[in-house]
Amino acid sequence: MNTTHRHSGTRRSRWALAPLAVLATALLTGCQQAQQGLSIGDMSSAFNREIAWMSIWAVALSIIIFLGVSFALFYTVQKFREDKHDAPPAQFHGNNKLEVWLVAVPVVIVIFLSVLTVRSMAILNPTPDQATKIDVLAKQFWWNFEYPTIKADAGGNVANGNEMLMPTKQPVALTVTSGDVIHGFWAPNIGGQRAAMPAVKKTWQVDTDRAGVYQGNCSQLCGASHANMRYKVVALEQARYDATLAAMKAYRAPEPAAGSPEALGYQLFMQGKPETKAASCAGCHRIQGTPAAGVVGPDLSFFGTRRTLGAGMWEGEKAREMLIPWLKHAPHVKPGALMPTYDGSEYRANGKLQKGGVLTDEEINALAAYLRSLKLPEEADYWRDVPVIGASGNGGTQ
Ligand code: HEC
Ligand SMILES: [Cu+2]
Repeated sequence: MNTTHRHSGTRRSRWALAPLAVLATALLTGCQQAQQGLSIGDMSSAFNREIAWMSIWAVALSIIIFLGVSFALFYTVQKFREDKHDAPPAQFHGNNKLEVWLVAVPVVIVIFLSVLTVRSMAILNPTPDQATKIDVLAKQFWWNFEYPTIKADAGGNVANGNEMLMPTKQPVALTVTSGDVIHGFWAPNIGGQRAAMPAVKKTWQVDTDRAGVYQGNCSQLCGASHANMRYKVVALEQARYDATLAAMKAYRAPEPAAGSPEALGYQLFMQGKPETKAASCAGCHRIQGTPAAGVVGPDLSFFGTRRTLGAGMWEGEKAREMLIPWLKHAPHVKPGALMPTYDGSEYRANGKLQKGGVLTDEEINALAAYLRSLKLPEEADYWRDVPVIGASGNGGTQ
């Protein structure tokens, strides 16, 4: 019996190491990927400052309770040691005074903590009428950010996929919802976290004092590419924000010159290629100022200005490099991505095996050229000169 015991002991300790190994691997690979950090302690956000003050009170109270309970424990153990007393100590059952205290003190503590919480909620929850409004749509595995009060000259509301623009130094009212399963909006530098639920719209506010590019992630396990469901929040000073949104409002996708690769890209985007069963991109994507008005995938109106691809899966140079593989077979480079393949390969969408249509390399290149031409004017490039907050090699988070 003893041997079995020892045996299961070693086995258990070996299993106990497994999570550690996983954690170590995660940390090591995390370091290699140079990803932008998240900070729940970013004091540039009034939201976070409010939470921090509340936490200081709550933590101080916990420390007092901890010291009080420890003192009572040590005192009792010391005072009523068995070797000093032969008979059992006096019992306090029926001691009304003591029992009243034991109920009253925790009730006061709980009331104090609830007042703190409710006070913070009251400060953070109202969304003033003049707040900038952004509708956030979460879907497997990407985000769309729509500006419901900004009507584009070319029709529809201004919207951007996977990169959210907001002004600094004022509350921004986000209305979050989901088009399929439950997701979580979480960009901790600018405020709290909210579940994005299908058929439910929740509004709350976020803010930051500091212009910068911030990282956002999906915080609710939602499927194969949950960890690749990322986004950027670009906070701009008010004047620059206004100018950028004005440029977005006035934007019309450029018309490609006849005979150029972009013109071929445009035509394939709008019509697909029925002969080889290549679905039209316009059925799923919107490009402001063109007939493309699809809402099954992210808005691509300003794709040429964006610096991320695959909902923040790749950034910068890597995002540029991955565009061709993405267009050929998105679900092979991003697990579970609900965009068809265009190299004729098989992929699984919502559990069903499918086969994509076929485009030639020249056609894929033409599509890439067209997408890259979808650019805001130079002065409205919202990435230019905006510090990336929490990038590795940039002094860490904050
Ligand atoms: C059946 C709908 C559908 C069709 C058709 C489709 N897409 Fe997509 N596309 C999506 C979805 C969904 C995503 C988001 C995938 C993800 O990130 O998980 C996406 C993402 C993208 C992205 C990446 C956007 C970003 O910022 O991450 C690009 C670029 C793109 N599609 C271009 C195209 C082009 C070009 C075509 C036509 C050749 C096309 N799509 C056809 C659904 C579609
Ligand atoms: Cu998600």
